[in-house]
Amino acid sequence: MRFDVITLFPELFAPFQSVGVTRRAFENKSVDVRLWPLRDFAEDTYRRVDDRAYGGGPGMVMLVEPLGKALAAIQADQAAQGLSPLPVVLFSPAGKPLTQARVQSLAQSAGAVLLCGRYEGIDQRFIDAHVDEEVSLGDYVLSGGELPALTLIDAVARLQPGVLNDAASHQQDSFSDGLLDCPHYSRPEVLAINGVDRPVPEVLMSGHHAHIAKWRREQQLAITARRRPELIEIARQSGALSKEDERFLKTFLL
Ligand code: 4GN
Repeated sequence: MRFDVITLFPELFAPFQSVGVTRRAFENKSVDVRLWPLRDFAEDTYRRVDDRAYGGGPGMVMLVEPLGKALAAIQADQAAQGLSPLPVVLFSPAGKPLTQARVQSLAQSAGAVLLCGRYEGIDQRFIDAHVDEEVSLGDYVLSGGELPALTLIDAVARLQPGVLNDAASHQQDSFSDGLLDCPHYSRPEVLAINGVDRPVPEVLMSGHHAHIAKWRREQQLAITARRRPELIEIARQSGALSKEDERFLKTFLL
């Protein structure tokens, strides 16, 4: 898959290409990130990409002209590679919240154009004409769309085949079945922290795989019910909860 990123700060993307899981995804070519520095498409003498807002007020607005040229260059490149135009995604606090379900569907797609805004915003006419989907990471404001774009690329890259160490490990992730993840433990068997002994839960040392699986599932259900009760209802409606799960939740909620 490929991501074409329109940004004023392409240098923010370099570190992800050289470390960790995202590096593996780039190296094995399962994710191709192409950066399109917006300033390169501002052809006037000052290389302007922004201007003052009609109607007044503080802050600058991203101009349609350079954005349009960048997008045209991207779409020409996609066509030259025999690809149909990829959907254009804009990161904005006004977007639809990004979910693991949306990440999973993007991970199986041909990719997207990721538009990273800066300043107060983008001229609405560019959004109306070209943006297919507005996505938000959450209810807070950032100085630009680059961190959301990197977040999306990371979330999608780690789902590509051959990118995680263990193919089964993302079936265990938080949200993969709509529930939060269970806790994890490794050596040593007992930790002393500030005079308090903290052993690993006994069931995990038992070697009894069915008991361990049941304990982990119950931990997932308990943690989700306590911290994010609305996710229990969503999991229920999507058919992700078994009769056993429901039985456990009933005893737990009393
Ligand atoms: C996305 C973009 C927050 C999010 C952003 C978010 C850049 N802030 N919650 N800031 O996903 C106006 C134009 C703000 C660009 C945009």
